[in-house]
Amino acid sequence: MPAPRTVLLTGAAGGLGTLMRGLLPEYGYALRLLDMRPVEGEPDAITADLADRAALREAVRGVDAVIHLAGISLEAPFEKILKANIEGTYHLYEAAREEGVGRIVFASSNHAVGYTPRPGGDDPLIPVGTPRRPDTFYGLSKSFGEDLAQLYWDKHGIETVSVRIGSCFPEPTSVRMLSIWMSPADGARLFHAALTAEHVGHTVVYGSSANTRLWWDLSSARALGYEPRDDSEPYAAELIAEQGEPAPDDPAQACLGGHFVTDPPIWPH
Ligand code: NAI
Ligand code: 15L
Repeated sequence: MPAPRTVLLTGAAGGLGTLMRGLLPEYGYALRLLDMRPVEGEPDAITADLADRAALREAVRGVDAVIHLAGISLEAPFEKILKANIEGTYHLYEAAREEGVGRIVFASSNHAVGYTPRPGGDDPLIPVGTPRRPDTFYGLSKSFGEDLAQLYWDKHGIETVSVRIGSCFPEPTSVRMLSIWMSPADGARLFHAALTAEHVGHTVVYGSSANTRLWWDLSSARALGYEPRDDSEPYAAELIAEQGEPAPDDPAQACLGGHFVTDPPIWPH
């Protein structure tokens, strides 16, 4: 157990933020919370939009690290993704630079590489160095976030672990999730490893449990000290009985990103 450290958790009102608010304090962290929506049951949480640079500067002042979860978490019109995810992440990094924060854990996504074909048979697991193939404007914003993190490491010495999260929910709810599920407890283990590992520079990792049906290589996450303990396999029989085996001739089932690959783009109305 490390000494308690103060960590700003952005996106604290969201699904993953709520799970991590419950789990990360067990590792000794004192969390400062931020979201554009009020965080239920947390009167001290900072209510601020990522566009508000002054509020962000104040929010990061004095913290040891940031876990950056805030943003649009699904596909949306480009203008909205631009403001929340692209400009918002830039504002967060600028606030961190101005206030001397040395470590950020960035919630990237499998959708940064969503068009990558799923491995089958004896194919090797997908490495973190696979070319990025965003499947949506949303996935594109996560690619941008990873590049921004690299720039702020090379130019300003701010370290980042970019976590290409699979699906972090209490239980897997689809056959696809059997391969990419990250249990909340493993999510907390991975965020803890990302906060405490030494000399990470900018490291990209996949975020999932040790699933029997895993598609990607967890070695860069394990190199941080992450030891996943969960596996989606106990959910497999029931999910496959309900939903059927994946059909490889369906593009939504041939690529990592699932339906994000085939859903029509969302344009502004
Ligand atoms: P969520 O949509 O439940 O939560 C996102 C939170 O960010 C919301 O509470 C929202 O109010 C806040 N937010 C959005 N725009 C904001 C802005 N401009 N300023 C301040 N706050 C803003 O999403 P979830 O599932 O909790 O995901 C958290 C992060 O992890 C997201 O960045 C998402 O892209 C990423 N991620 C999550 C995965 C998952 O399985 N839950 C998988 C892959 C990536
Ligand atoms: C994501 O990036 C989303 O934020 C999350 O809601 C899930 O859709 C997840 O990917 C997924 O691919 O299942």
